Amino acid sequence: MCGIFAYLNYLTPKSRQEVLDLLVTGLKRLEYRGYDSTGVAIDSLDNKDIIMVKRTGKVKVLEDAIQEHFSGDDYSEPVLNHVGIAHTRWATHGVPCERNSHPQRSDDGNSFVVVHNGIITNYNDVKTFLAKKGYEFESDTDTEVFAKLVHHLWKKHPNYSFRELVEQAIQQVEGAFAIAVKSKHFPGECVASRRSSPLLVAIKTRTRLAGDHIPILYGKDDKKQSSDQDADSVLPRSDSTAEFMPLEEKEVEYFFASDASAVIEHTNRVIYLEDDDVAAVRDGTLSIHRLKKSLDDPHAREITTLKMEIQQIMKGNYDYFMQKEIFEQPESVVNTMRGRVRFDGTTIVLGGIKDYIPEIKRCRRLMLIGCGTSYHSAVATRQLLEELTELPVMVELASDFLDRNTPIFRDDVCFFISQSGETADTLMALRYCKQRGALIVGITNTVGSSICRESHCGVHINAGPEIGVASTKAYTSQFISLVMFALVMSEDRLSLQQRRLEILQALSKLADQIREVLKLDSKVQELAKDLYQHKSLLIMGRGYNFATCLEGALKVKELTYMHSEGIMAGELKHGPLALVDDSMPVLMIVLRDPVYVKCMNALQQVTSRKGCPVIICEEGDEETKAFSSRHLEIPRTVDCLQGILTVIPMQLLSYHIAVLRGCDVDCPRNLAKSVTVE
Ligand code: UD2
Ligand code: GLU
Ligand code: MG
Repeated sequence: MCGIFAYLNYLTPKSRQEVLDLLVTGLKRLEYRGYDSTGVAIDSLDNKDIIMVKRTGKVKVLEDAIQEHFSGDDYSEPVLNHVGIAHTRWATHGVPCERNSHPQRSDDGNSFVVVHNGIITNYNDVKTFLAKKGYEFESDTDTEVFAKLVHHLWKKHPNYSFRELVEQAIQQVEGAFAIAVKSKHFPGECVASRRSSPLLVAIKTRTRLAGDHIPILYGKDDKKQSSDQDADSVLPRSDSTAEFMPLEEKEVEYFFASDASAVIEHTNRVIYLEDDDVAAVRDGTLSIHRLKKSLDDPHAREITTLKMEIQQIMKGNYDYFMQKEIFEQPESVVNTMRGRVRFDGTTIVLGGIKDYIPEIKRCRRLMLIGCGTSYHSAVATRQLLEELTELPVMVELASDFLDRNTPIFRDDVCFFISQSGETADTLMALRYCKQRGALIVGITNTVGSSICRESHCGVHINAGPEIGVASTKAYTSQFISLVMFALVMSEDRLSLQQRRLEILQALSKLADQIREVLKLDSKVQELAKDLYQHKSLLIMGRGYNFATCLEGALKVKELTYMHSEGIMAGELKHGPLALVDDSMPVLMIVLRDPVYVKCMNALQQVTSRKGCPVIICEEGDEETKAFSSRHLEIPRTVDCLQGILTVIPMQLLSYHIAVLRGCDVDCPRNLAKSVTVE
């Protein structure tokens, strides 16, 4: 989920020292993506080995380690053709440590070394297969299986090209990846590929390129076909009869990177790889190969000329990280479910807690504890947890929970929810409950964090690094993690199967529906123009959408410094209604769910006080829309997942109001990303 940077020079002499400098600089450009450890690989001085340096922590730590590692030797000798690969890791499989840092290798001899972003979901199966072949694993990563798989294929098929080996390997792995591979057996060559995770190739030459595109090579080569067909490989091998496409001139440098910010200082000519492209450089020539041709495939990958500044590229088309993260949600929610939800059946596997499920089922209550946005994810899913677990569910703010010296028992199961896994209040509450013998479950985004380490078990939400201080994609991923937990708990309850199925089907559509909601962006921006000069914004709703009101109001407060309150619509007549008049901005969430009639009731109470609310309602719900001239329509989903679709307009709204008010969106005043003090 973080950063890849690889550099290949061909007939452009570079010393190893220069290569290392390039790699480290490349990693520094990717630092903004967030990461927890780093590593590089280059050729040894005698070209017989690959040397790797890996470190936990910042790129600076790696830089110092590199300096120390290579001091004394003469790394200033230029080499004509060389490949170096580098990585920043955001751990998903195994804690951040040197052993788990990338590059991961195939064997003691470093035959193949791999850097990888993403999650290989079937890595356990591949691992079992390779273990039977005698491979011993040294890391906890999913990535290591890829390196060893390539090695295994190489031993089986000594005649395969480097590109063919990688191509075979990617046929066997599932999940998401961007990878770059380097090999002792294929010096000066680099092969890279991607599926779901981003990767580009950048090209630097002194003169013009042969064209403005690289043709894609497809298909099989009959003359080489299958004499040595691998009995173990699931799929037939592919080959291409086409030659590598030569460039106009020979001297060339290539960069493989997760995004353009890492390459823009070297060249502005890049090719964005598509899913399942295999890009290989051999003898200085780049080829892009695909196993199968599909109907809508173009014949070539275009070489794009970047005209952007680094700052711009880092944030893609976005102005702020928060905005980028809001728009990443169609992907991040899928990452949270990746390898866990099988949409074809009804199975959900949460590997991190499956062994504890029997114990959890025997507990006397569930407690969900968090702060701020994480707390809201608990509020959002409480009702579903009650329904599907049939257990009492308490939702607590960590600080208040501690103030009260809340009684905790051995048969309690306590969930601690925190994006960073370091939130001090939540961690203190965790220790308090652990001391009293409760089962401790973490819901965190950060592998190796304190909450992850100190909990008995848990779920990593795998939303990828979140840079903006105001949490967005972590919220929706926490939400989904808790929904998945509820589904796991009800797996063997016959009476709940219909309900579970309905939720599973809704989960499978969620990413597309989020994309739909994101299309409201310009409409929300217009709305923000109406609202940003006001002093206050009331957000009302109930049932499954109450959490959105709280979370929406929190987003408005933290980003815009405007007063905002999330109001439980059922409470209106007990006080808050007094705030409503013709000038008070009000936003109401009114969806077609079990509390629809009650929400309509609240809506009428507001409009009859001359309030003119903005309504968030379901697509095409004319009856509800008739109550106001301003509405945002969202797609219909199952009631318990509505909160994911309704919170997104609130994220966008707070973002746009903040921009209009001139606030620092990514670093709101007085706030820190990870609150590690009480
Ligand atoms: C996990 C492993 C993965 C692999 C896979 C097998 C990690 C990070 N993930 O992915 O390597 O073995 O299972 O299918 O190694 N945990 C806590 N507290 C938390 C969050 C997680 O203790 O707050 C524990 C959890 O109990 C488990 C481990 O960390 O032992 C990994 O959790 P996960 O959610 O990443 O689990 P999974 O199955 O998705
Ligand atoms: N899943 C891999 C790991 O945990 C790659 C993580 C990343 O994208 O940085 O090592
Ligand atoms: Mg743990």
